[in-house]
Amino acid sequence: MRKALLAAALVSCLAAEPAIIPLPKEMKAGEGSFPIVPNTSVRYEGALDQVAKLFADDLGARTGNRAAPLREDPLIELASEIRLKLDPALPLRPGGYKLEVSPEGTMVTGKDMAGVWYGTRSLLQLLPPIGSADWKKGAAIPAVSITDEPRFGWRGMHLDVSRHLHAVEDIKKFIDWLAFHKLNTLHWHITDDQGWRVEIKKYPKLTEIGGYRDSTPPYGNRDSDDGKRYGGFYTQEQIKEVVAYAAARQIAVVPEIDMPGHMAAAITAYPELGNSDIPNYSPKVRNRWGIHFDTLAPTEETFKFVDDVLTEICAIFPSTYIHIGGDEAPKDQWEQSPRVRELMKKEGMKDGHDVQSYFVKRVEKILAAKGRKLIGWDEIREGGLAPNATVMSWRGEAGAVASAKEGHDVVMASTSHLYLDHYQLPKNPELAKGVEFEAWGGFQPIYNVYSYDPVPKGLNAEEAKHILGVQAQLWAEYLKTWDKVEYTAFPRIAALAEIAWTPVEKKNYEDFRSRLDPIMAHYKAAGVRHAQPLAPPKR
Ligand code: TNX
Repeated sequence: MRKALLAAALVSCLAAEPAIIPLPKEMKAGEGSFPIVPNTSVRYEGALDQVAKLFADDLGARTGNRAAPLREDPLIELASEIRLKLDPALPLRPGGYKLEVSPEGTMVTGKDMAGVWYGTRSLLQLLPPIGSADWKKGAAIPAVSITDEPRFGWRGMHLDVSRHLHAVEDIKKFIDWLAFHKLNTLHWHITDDQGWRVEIKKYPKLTEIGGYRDSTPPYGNRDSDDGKRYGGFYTQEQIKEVVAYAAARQIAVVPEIDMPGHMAAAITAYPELGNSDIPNYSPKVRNRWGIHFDTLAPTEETFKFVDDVLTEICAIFPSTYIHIGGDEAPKDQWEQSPRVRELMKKEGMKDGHDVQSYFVKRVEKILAAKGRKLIGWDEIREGGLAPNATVMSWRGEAGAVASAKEGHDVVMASTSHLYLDHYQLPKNPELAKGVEFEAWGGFQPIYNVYSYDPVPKGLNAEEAKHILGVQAQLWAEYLKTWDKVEYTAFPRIAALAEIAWTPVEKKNYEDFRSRLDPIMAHYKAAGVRHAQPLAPPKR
């Protein structure tokens, strides 16, 4: 009798509808619920040690127990346990899983380790937010049966730390929330004109000089609050810590070393890498935004530098892909340089686009020798694409369609929908009210992000397989502080996750919006700053 009363009390504190973002492929509500008590245990197969421990920590943080107890003995079955197991034979894509919750028990079966991890992320979303008063009454997971798998293999979020450096602890927190939404790639933009942010042991001046913005007049110490030079960098040890933290959460960190343009910081540190033979050559670690004049010279000395840097980068980033940027490289400096003009003549290159192509093809060979794949912004198509390059498409669908038809893989990162450095609320009056922060420009409300479909029109089924997935961008010129990064990213990250994961025929903005409030309650409870989504205009 007492048991029945307890169960009834538990059921009463459940959310009406399971609110999971991204929406699972198939989900059926069951009868009753599975109670979570302080000693609810997590039982797992040995291979799942890491996932099980992280999940036990997550549960423990909610129940107030430091970590939920773990059991590895597959023979003892207890009622109040959450079981994690692997079944590679599940007829699902990589990352697929099944989640069965009933009053008798809860079981996550993953196609692979990532699948088990995603099952545990769904479970967390089915529980009350961390610290919620519901936990005092006793929480429970509503009975449900889920079969789920991702639509795309690349579910990425980009983060620019070159314009402003952000703390390792904040990057880790960001990774936790990418994982919460089953994203699997962090594209880490760690070098640009305004700062080189990764220690390279062979070239110490990259961070000693290139890590700090120019502070001479007229711009001086712009952005510096204490009058000191503005910038900083991550040590290789710190980078390894972030990469391992992400890997444990099934997230690959893809570094971007932006070249041959957006290289002012490196060229300032080592001026001989630039086009030093042009008149009035004076590179600076830039203090302003935009496209800057400085471009790497396509010399053997530069390719040796690129090789050395990528050797150290590959040693700390185990990702399959290395992003080499390629965007917005001004071609005029090359055309003005006698040294480059001579090379162009020798190699039969007619203009700067040919030089860009020559450059990227050389870098692709360097990466291939290290067993890595090159990915770059769609400007890498200029003058002809390197043979095995993957294209990150930001400037419109034409380049993406052409690349896929030529047999190249593509990640969709379109400015039209996926640039989160654009305003999410109307600039006026929200900016004046202090609700919205100053942004790069443009208008990108969450419903517009949600409306995006990553497969461009004009591809047949075979060609569409080259669309590896989708990614949103957080360029950070205006994101000096971490709370601005969070505000800008959340909750639009939830919309990104759903377009990257959920079957296209299941997408529905009103339904998504109804699930967003409970999800934002999780952000709020964990102290993650977020915007209030703008309602779409009435049709
Ligand atoms: C263009 S998008 C850039 C970035 C800027 C961004 C601002 C791209 C590949 N390059 O350097 O931060 O615009 O929206």
